[in-house]
Amino acid sequence: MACSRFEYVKAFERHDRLLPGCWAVIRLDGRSFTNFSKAHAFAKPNDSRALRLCNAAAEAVLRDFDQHLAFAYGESDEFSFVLKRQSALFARRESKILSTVVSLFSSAYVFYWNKFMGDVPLKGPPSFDGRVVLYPTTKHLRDYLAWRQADTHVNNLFNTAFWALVKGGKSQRESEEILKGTSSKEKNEMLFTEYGINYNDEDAMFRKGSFIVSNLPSGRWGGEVSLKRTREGEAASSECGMAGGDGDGKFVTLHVDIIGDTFWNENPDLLAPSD
Ligand code: DGT
Ligand code: MG
Ligand code: MG
Ligand code: MG
Ligand code: MG
Repeated sequence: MACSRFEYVKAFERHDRLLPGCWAVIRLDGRSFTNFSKAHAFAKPNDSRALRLCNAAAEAVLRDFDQHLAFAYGESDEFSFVLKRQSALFARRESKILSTVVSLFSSAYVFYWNKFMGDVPLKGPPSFDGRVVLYPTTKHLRDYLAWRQADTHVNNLFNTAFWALVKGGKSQRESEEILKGTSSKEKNEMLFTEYGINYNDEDAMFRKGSFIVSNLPSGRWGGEVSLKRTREGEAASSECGMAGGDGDGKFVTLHVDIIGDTFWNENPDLLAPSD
């Protein structure tokens, strides 16, 4: 029986259940981070403190929804969280999942700000947009992740070349002109011959982005990762490092190739059908 004559308004609510059995990617992205990064003097082209702050915020989300999220991948001001195919989180209600993940990431970003940004004052409340995209097959999900990592590579190679030119005395306009239409190979050669920069020696976090996954229950990365563990306050320059939120060792952050098959073949349970 209705509690009140007003209760009929509930019928106006929209059902937005995510299709069962599909992978769902929740991607969030910083709003106007072009301005936000300038306002807080982020290092160019990559600020490892800011990237590690994003990783810590993502780790907070993973910790809260540990049983439901398979892993997360982040770069620049964005993070993608992969909801397990069989997850029944919030009865798969899209708006509830999306709004909770985005708000938790935003509040964790602020919560951990000082831990990573030291005495840089936070000048205003950052915000993040979010969307959910369904992928019916694992191939679609793999291609989605490859798309984001390819984006990381293209942007980072361009930005590394661009800021090398600017730091070498060229104006920003000249640098853009020089790089217009150049291939990856040409940018790599220019960096090496003119600036002595071997692009492959650049921080793996900048080149590959950050892949964060629970180290439990299989503990498959336990041994190697604990050896390479990034200490508090250090730049995460190793291939593997702790994301560093609460640093409880439950999660590992990897800066590895996720476009090719090797990583997935070595870790088949990440995309296991039962997940
Ligand atoms: P949006 O997402 O449409 O609200 O606009 P933006 O401005 O956030 O643009 P987006 O998301 O396409 O690009 C990310 C911006 O954030 C881009 O201008 C570079 C900046 N950014 C992200 N990470 C870093 C960093 O580590 N250092 C610096 N200097 N800038 C960064
Ligand atoms: Mg955007
Ligand atoms: Mg953005
Ligand atoms: Mg972005
Ligand atoms: Mg409530």
